[in-house]
Amino acid sequence: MDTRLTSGDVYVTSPHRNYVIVRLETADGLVGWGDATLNGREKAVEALLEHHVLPELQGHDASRIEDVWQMLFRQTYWRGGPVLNTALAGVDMALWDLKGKEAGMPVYDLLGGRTREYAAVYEHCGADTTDGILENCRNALDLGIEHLRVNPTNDPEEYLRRDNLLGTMETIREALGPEPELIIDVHGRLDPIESARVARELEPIDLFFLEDPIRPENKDAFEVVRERSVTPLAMGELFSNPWEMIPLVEERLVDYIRTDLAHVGGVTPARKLATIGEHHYVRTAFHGPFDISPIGYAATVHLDLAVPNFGIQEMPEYVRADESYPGIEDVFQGGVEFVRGSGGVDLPDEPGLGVSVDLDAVAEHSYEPDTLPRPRNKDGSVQDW
Ligand code: CS2
Ligand code: MG
Repeated sequence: MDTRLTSGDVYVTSPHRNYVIVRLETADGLVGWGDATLNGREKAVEALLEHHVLPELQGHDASRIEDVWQMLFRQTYWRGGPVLNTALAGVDMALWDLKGKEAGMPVYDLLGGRTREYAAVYEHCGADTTDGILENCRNALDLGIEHLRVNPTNDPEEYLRRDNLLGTMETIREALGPEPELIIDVHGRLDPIESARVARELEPIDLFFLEDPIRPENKDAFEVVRERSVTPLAMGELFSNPWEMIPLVEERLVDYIRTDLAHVGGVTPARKLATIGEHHYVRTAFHGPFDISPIGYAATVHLDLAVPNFGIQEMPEYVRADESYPGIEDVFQGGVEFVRGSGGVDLPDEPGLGVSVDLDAVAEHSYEPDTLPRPRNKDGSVQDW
């Protein structure tokens, strides 16, 4: 087989929101797809791929995934960071897709084979009112989903009002009973000591985990939360370099690795992180938001199905059984499926990542400029989204 890379292309498409996708082709005509979506900064990744990464890959052997990863990470000299590593992730996923197609195997088989029949998911059940949250939770429970993310607020001040957060969580726990697993995403909106207080106060609620309890810049600050509470912690969706996760795992400051495959550099580094986690009793909870494309989500679930220390998988809205996104279905075919009744997702037995792309539909849904929300505090200063 001639596995030299003969063409590489990048597309930004907006079938409902923007996705950056990478297409690699080999001399013998195999096509691999990867996800290089960086929400709100899509054009920066597109330019990097178009002007630098994809031309430099021409002629390289697509079967040498690790070699290409090392080359793009280390020989760029400027390493890591969301733009560089998201572009690298797009290439890495496309190479795993190609490898699977070459071997006639799903990527989870290349990664050692299944360790489970499906990957359990958590569902987004946040709403503006407690009744709204409970309604969303009951809908998810009816679908068999046992892990519910119940963000009662996005406002840091409300997090810290005892009656608001603890009161709401007590109502939710009482209404749903002891069984459902509950998650809250703090989204880095609190300072370490504030998060420590929240984590400690919520201990009677028995959370599955508290997600992103602090901002990602200063890892030492994690100790402030960890030392004060036994509420399990998950962190990593903002990391854009696999090494950022290591101290948190090695020092057991978190319980779940929450890196995003599309931002940390693809399947290759995420798989290594999972293995490091395994040896430190830390499980996976890879990021799976709406702003990861069906290609990136498929790559994530392939890894979920293979790793022994899988914890939980976030599920983007477009996989949900009760919603449909026609634009996304026009552009992407195949990929992750919700398994009714199981509370989890699975992948069909297709070679590679198992997602194909309709290029006519890509052209019909062109890029739409967009940014993330930009909230301000009462006094006008910048607040974290
Ligand atoms: C969130 C994300 O899914 C999550 O856990 O934290 O929705 C996050 O806000 C987005 O990925 C930002 O692009
Ligand atoms: Mg999050």
